[in-house]
Amino acid sequence: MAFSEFRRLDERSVIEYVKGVPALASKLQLAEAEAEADADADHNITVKEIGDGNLNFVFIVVNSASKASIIIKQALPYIRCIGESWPLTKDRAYFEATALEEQGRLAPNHVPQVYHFDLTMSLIAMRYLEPPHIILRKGLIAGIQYPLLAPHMAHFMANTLFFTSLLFRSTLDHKREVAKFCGNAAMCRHTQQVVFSDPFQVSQYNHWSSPYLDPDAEALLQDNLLKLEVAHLKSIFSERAQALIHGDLHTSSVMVTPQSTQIIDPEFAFYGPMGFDIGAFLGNLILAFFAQDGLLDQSNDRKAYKEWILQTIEDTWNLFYEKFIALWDEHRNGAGEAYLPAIYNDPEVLLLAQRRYMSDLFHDSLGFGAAKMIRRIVGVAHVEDFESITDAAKRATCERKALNLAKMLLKDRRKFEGIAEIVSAIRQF
Ligand code: ADP
Ligand code: SR1
Ligand code: MG
Repeated sequence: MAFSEFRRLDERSVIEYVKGVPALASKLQLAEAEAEADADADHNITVKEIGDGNLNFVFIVVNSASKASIIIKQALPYIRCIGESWPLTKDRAYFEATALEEQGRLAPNHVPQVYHFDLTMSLIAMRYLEPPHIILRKGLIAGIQYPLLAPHMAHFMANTLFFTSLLFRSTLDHKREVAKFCGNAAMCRHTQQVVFSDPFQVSQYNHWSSPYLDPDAEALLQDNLLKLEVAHLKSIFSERAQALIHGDLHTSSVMVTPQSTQIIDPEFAFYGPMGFDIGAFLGNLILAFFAQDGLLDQSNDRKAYKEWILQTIEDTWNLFYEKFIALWDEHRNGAGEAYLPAIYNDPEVLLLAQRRYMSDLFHDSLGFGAAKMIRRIVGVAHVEDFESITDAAKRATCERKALNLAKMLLKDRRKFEGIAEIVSAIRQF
């Protein structure tokens, strides 16, 4: 029995729900007797709400008899961490499910499988990423190194971005796919507000480590050069349908073990600028870097860990670059209509075109990454990397360094030619 209209689920009704959907009952290996709506048979099923994100409710459902488990994620028509006063379309679940399917096809080793989607209930059932998977941000706070993180993220980003761009697709295919995600407009508008608008205006939602950062937050409102650059990025974000982007690729959207990297939560997905994803990931690694000085203790000075983060930033971009260009070379005579083989048949011209494309992408990524760093310090939703630093003065010192680097990157990003220069700049703050 499926629910005929939207109903908010809780730990009890989730059981009723999964028993009513044959695909889920079978995933959980429920015996037929248990799948019947018989309350006495519920004793093998345990449900726990584990959502620690900002927006939705996430339940893990386990059949203790068979040990089978699934995740049920439900979107409610508002932002969970704020409450009903900030409505947000629950249609986001549809775009998340659609993006998970598409990204899962393009990077199958790095995306949890979707088992079931229910439009009426704004609900996705997917693979439970079992322990030792943890949210990457928590691993970064704990000081854990992930040797495969950079190659895995580079692979995920290169594949999902290249194969959904006009470099690979024909114009007709590309436009058809762009149209599929146009409906996620409310989520794009949300990002426009919290990333590109609120940090640069007075907003009831902004907050920061006050009083330490009061002058820093005030300075953002007076910085005309910064406002010009942010306006440019906002325009690219809102107007450029370059590829299917995740749309919220920060370090809490990645679950990891030393061997596995899984990208979750693409509810903000739409056709937008590639640099928004790359920048989100790199920008959040930079936030993690600056948080380390507030997280060190007598047993660990975090020096080696900071070096590992910097190396991961450098490797992620360099490996992404390599993989993206390799895909471009491999498919240069395919259906993609951005660089027609008849025009770019001279290898020298193609090489120059590729260099130009990647240089623009690098600068976009730096700009978006910087904007996303700023929003996490003075905007509505902050990051645990800094929030877990209990000494407020120490936290503000870390945040100010990150903020100053981000402001410099936003304004001067075009002066940087390679990621090694960015790593040097990070070291200087
Ligand atoms: P939100 O959209 O609210 O940010 P997330 O998709 O980030 O929600 O999920 C919130 C939390 O639920 C994650 O931080 C993670 O701990 C857990 N979670 C989400 N999806 C899975 C999954 N497939 N497997 C295991 N845990 C998950
Ligand atoms: C109230 S803003 C909440 C934020 O959490 C999500 O991860 C998105 O980044 C969103 O902007
Ligand atoms: Mg989310």
